[in-house]
Amino acid sequence: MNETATFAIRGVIEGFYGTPWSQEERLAMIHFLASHGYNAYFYAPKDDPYLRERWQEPHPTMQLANIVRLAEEAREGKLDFYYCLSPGLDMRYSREEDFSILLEKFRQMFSAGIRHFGLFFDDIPMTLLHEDDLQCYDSLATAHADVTLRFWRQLQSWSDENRLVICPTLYNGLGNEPYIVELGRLLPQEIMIFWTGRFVCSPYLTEGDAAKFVEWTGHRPLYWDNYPVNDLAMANELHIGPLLHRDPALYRHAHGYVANAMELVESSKIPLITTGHYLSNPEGYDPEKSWKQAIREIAGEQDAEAFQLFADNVRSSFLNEQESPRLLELFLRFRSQFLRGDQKAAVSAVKKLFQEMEATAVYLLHRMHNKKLASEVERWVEKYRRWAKVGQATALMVESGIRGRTPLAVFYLLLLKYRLARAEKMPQRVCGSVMRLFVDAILQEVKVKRDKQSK
Ligand code: 14T
Repeated sequence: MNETATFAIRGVIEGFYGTPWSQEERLAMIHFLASHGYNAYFYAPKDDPYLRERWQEPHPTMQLANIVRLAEEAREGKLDFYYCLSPGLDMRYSREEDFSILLEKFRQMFSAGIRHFGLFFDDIPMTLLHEDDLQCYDSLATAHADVTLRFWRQLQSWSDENRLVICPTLYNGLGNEPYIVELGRLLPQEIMIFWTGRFVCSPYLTEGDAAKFVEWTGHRPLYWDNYPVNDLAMANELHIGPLLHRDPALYRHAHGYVANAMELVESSKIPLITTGHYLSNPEGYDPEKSWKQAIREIAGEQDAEAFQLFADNVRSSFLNEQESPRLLELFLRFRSQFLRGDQKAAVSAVKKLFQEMEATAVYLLHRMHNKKLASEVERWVEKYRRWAKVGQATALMVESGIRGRTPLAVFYLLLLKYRLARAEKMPQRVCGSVMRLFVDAILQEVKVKRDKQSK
């Protein structure tokens, strides 16, 4: 049988802002990737000072040894190791002196056996910064193309095995923006170009957009997908949901696909397993099925069920608007049952629901087998526990309200407000707005009822 047609490059990039992974975490990740359908790892942590702020300085000896070790480990696992340098913050593109420093830094990696390189111009101003460069170049794109081409010629003279990818300054959009069109036209097709799709974090990656990019730039994009990364403005979201909305035909127009991972290295493995499934068989990818399997593998057989219940409430991200689908359905059922008149049954069902929710949270907080995963997700699970306590107080308030025991109902209303404040004090995004919706709908009815009584 033929192998399934798919992306040539299937990678993960350590490309987040935040504390870079440790050497042990990287080694474990490299092994993980090798056994989950990937064939590339990109070393590009935003907060390794020697890659960006202090790109001119050589790596300290220990760090260099670590990088070389990673590259060797990658090679054994049949993974391409990309060393990525970002000189854009202050490089004078036209200066021979700056270029030599850049070359020396890369040459050291080449001497150590590395054959895959990244030259990054991301997250810098869209304008030329130095007087000499303004004299020399018509545009930022010509400057970037010039440095890239000079470097590419060197790489080719060192070895024809060498591969190069660049990250442009404008790495998202439609592909028809002047900077990227110019850059694409100036560079030969062997030099790959990173692209995040229409947005920095793109909800959809479509075949149509990819085809347009090829048409306008003359290059097949190497997708840099900002999922599951959760840095900067997304730091309160836990991105452990499955990969979604990546066109099954994307590979036909792309060099490859690279996922930017979270600083939370163990948690990242859950979505990365689903991404691995997509990459191995884009046409046959089934997100929900893949996700269940991923949770079983990372959380472990014994904890999978509890973890799955929790994980259903941290689904939302730029990929997915729908949060807590199971909880939402149960609330809607509660409302309809309550209004149809079987109030006791309705209340006892939600009471049970919130007791189970608390039990799940407490189990995950204290009994999880994967300790690394447990400590990474702890704050989100604690938030989940607090929402369970809010739910319990709400149910008790409604229950004492039906029985007409008003002082007790008032007590539970106060308890509810206290617990709500405690839950909302935590910034972690859990249950989206579903819990708030439930509580607000009930408080609204309590208010209407009270207003009617006082008339
Ligand atoms: F280089 C890129 F392709 C890219 O996506 N760069 C960063 C990436 O490393 C980061 O993890 C990601 C998610 O936050 O977004 C990009 O960083 C940004 C994007 C912005 F729009 C940093 C600041 C921004 F304003």
